Amino acid sequence: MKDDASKLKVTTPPTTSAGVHAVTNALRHLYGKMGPVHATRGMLALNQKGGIDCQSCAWPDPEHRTINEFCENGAKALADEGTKKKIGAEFFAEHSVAELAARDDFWLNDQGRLAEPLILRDGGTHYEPIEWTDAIELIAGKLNSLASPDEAVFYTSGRTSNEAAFLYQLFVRQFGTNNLPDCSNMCHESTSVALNESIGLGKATIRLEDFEKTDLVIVIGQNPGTNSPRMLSSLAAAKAAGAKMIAINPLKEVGLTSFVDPNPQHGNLFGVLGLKPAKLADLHLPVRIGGDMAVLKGLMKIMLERERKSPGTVFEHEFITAKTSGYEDVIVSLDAIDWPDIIAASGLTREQINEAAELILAVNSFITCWAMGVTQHTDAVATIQDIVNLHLLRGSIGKPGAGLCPVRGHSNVQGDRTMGIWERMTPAFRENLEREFAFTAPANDGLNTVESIAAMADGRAKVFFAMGGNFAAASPDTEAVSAALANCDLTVQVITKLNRTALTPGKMSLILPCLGRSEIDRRNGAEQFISTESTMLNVQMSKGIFEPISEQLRSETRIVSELAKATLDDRSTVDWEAMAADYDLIRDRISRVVPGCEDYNERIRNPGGFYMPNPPNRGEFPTPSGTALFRPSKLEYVKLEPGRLFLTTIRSHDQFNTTIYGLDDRYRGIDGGRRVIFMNAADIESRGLAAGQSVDITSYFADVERHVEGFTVVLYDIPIDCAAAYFPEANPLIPLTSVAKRSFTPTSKCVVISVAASDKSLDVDLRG
Ligand SMILES: Nc1nc2c(c(=O)[nH]1)N[C@H]1C(S)=C(S)[C@@H](COP(=O)(O)OP(=O)(O)OC[C@H]3O[C@@H](n4cnc5c(=O)[nH]c(N)nc54)[C@H](O)[C@@H]3O)O[C@H]1N2
Ligand SMILES: Nc1nc2c(c(=O)[nH]1)N[C@H]1C(S)=C(S)[C@@H](COP(=O)(O)OP(=O)(O)OC[C@H]3O[C@@H](n4cnc5c(=O)[nH]c(N)nc54)[C@H](O)[C@@H]3O)O[C@H]1N2
Ligand SMILES: [Mo]
Repeated sequence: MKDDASKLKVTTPPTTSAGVHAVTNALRHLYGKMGPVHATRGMLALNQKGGIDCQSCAWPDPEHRTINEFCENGAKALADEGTKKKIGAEFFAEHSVAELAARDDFWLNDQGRLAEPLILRDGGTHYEPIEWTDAIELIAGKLNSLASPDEAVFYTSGRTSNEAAFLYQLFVRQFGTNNLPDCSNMCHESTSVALNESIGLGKATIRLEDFEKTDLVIVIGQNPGTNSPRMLSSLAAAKAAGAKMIAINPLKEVGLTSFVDPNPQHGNLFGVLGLKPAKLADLHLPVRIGGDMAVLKGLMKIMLERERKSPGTVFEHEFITAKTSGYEDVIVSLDAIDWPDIIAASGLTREQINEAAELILAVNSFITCWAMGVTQHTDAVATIQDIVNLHLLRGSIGKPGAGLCPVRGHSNVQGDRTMGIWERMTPAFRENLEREFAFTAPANDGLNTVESIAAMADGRAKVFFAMGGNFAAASPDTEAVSAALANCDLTVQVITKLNRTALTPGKMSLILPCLGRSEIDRRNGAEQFISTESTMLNVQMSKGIFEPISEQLRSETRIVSELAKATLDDRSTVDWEAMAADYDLIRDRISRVVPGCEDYNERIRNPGGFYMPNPPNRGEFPTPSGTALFRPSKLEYVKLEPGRLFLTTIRSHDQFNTTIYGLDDRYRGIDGGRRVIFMNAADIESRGLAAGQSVDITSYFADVERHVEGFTVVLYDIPIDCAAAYFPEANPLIPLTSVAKRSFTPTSKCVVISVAASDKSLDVDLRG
C-alpha cells in the first residue's frame, strides 16, 4: 500500500487554526458526500439537545448551544457516515478479497456504506451475500461448538451506544467469558488505571463550565485542533476570561497556538470571515518524546524548593492534610531525582521548566488536559499520577476552575466502559448484574487487546467478534495481528464501512452491516433513541434523522439480541427480543445495574440529559482510604543508542483513527500523502538524508526488528532525536509486547527506530 509519492506537496504549516478554512473544508465534505439537503439537516441536528450526538469525539456539548454547533471534523465524520455511496453483493463479486487488501485505507473507506450482510467462506476468494438469519445461526453454532467460551474474543470500538454496549456485555458474560477487549485498551486505559488509584474515579473531575472559571489550562500530549476541535472554543473562552495556557508537546500544533472560532454566536457560518485569531498557548514546551514525566517532576521539584524557602506559601497544606495521603512519600521521591536526568529526559532547559512553574505558581486554579501523547508510553500510569500529584500539591482539584481533564477519544468510549465493556468488572457491577439477571458471571478476568492478539496467534482464541472498529489496522504490529486474525476459525465485523480487518479474515469471515448513529433506528414502527456519555460524564440521548441507506441494515442492539437468542436459547432467561424492540426496557435494566444510572429513562429525557456521579468534582475521593493518594515514582525514561530516534505516531487532520477522509494534513502543511516521516533538520543532516528523500524505517524492541518502506522525509519543527509518522501507516513498527506498565496500553507514542535511505522508491520534489 504505497502512496503515489509524486502527489505529495509540503508547505509551511498555517499560523492559525479553524476559521474559514474549517468551514469551507467541512462544506466540501458535507455537500460532496451527502448533498445539500441531507448535509444541512444533519448539521442542524448535530450536537443539539435531542439531536445526533456527534460520531467524532467525546467532547461534551455546552449548556447553551449555538444554532450550529459547528466543528470541521464533526462535519467530516457525519459526511463519512451519511455518504450516498453504498456497496454490496455486486461490488464484492467484482473485487476479490486479495484485490481489495492491496488497496489503501482511504480508497476502502471511500467506496461507501456496507449495505448487506456478507460472508467469505472457508477457502473462498470473494465475499458473497448471506441472509441475516443464516449469518446469525452460523456464528451461534460456531460459538456453541467451542471447547470453552474463553475461546471467543468480543472486541468493542467506541461508537457503540450505551444501550447496545450494555446488551452486548450481558450476552458475552451469559455466554460465559469476560473476553471483552476494547479500543480503550489502546487509548485511555493508562488514565483509568492511574486515576482510579489516585482519586477513586477513572474519569475527568471537571465540567465544561470550569474552563470559564479557571486561571490556567495545561494541555499535555493532546492535539485538540484536530481531535477535539470544539475544545478550542473552551480554550478560547478560558483565555478570553483571562486564563493563561501552557502546551507541552514535541510539536508546535497550530490548534494549541492560535484559533479563529468557526462558529460565531449568531450561527452564521460565514460570520467567521474577518474575525481576529485568539492566541492560545502562552508557553509551549517542546518536550522530547516520552519526557513528560521529567517535566512534571521538574515542576514539582521547583515548587518544593520554593516551599522550603518560604514554608506554607507554595503547597496547599490545609487541603493536603484534610484530603490526601502519601504527601511525605512524594516529597522523598522528588528529592531522589537529579536535575541532569530531568534535563536529559525532557530535552528542555531548567529555565523552560521554570517558566512553566512560574505560571502555575501565579494561579489559584488550573486544569490539566491530556490524551494519547501521555497515555501511550511505558510509564504512562506513573506520569498521569504525577499530573495528579501536581494538582494535589496545589489543592487544584474539586473546586471551581480546577481539576483533571483526560480527553477521551471515541464519542462513546467512556459510556461503553461505564456499561461494562471491560475485560474485568468492579465488584459492585458484578453483584448487580448477577442479581438483576439471575446468573453467575464468569469469575476470571478476560483478555485485553494485546492479550487477545497473543491468544489468537497461539490458537487459544478461535473466534474474533468485533462490535465496530478496525482491529487489524488499529492494533500494534500489523503483521502479527493480521496473522493472529488469520489463525481464527471465524472473524466477524459489525461495521458500517469496509476496512482492513474485514480484509484480514479468519478461515471464515462475516461482515454484518449496521446502522450509523445518524440513521433512524426503527423497530416495530417505533423510532428508538440511544444514549452516550461524554468525556465530562454527561449522559445524553441521540436520535438518528436519516432513512437508513439500506433496508438490510440492523441496529447493533438488534444484532446482539438475535445473536444472544440464537446462541443461548433456553440457557438465558433474558427476553432479548423485547429489549431490542424497546430500548426503554434496556435502560430500565441499566438503572438497576450500573451505579449512578438510577432512573435512567426519566433522566435521559431531561433536555441535556444528566451527569454520572463525580465525587472528585466536589473534592471527595472514593478511594478505600477516602483520601486522594499522592503516588510517588522514580523518574523513568528511555535512553537512545547512537543513531536511533524516538518515533511517535499521530493523527492527521483528515482521518478518524483508521478511517482516512483525505490525504492532507492542513495544519502540518502536508498535501496529498500520508507515508511521511517528520524529522528535525539536524537529524536529517547527520544521517546524510534530505527532505523529500524516500526512506525505510526500522523499529527495535526486545531483539526484534520491524520494518516499513517508502516513507518521505519531511523537515519539521520537532525536537532533536524525535520523529513522527501517521497512525495507522506506522503501525507495522509498533512492538506488540511493548506496553505501558499496569495498563497494557501499546506504547504507540514512543518507538525506537532508525531511518535509512530507501533504494526502492523515487524521491519527491517537495517544492509544492
Ligand atoms: N478528527 C479526529 N478526531 C479524533 C480522532 C481522530 O482520529 N480524528 N481520534 C479520536 C480518538 S479515539 C482519540 S484517543 C483522540 C486522540 O487525540 P490526541 O491524543 O490529540 O491524538 P494524537 O494524534 O494521537 O495526538 C497526540 C498528540 O500528542 C503529541 N505527542 C506525541 N508524543 C508525545 C509525547 O511523548 N509527549 C507529549 N507531551 N506529547 C506527545 C502529538 O504531537 C500530538 O499532538 O481523538 C479522538 N478524536
Ligand atoms: N500507532 C497507533 N495506533 C493506535 C493509536 C495511535 O495513536 N497510534 N490510537 C489507538 C486508539 S486511541 C484507538 S481508540 C484505537 C481505535 O481503534 P478502533 O476503534 O478499532 O478503530 P476505528 O478506526 O475507530 O474504527 C473504524 C471502523 O469502525 C466502523 N464503524 C464506524 N462507525 C460505526 C458504528 O456506529 N457502529 C459500528 N459497529 N461500527 C462503526 C467502521 O467500519 C470503521 O471502519 O486505535 C489505537 N491505535
Ligand atoms: Mo482513542
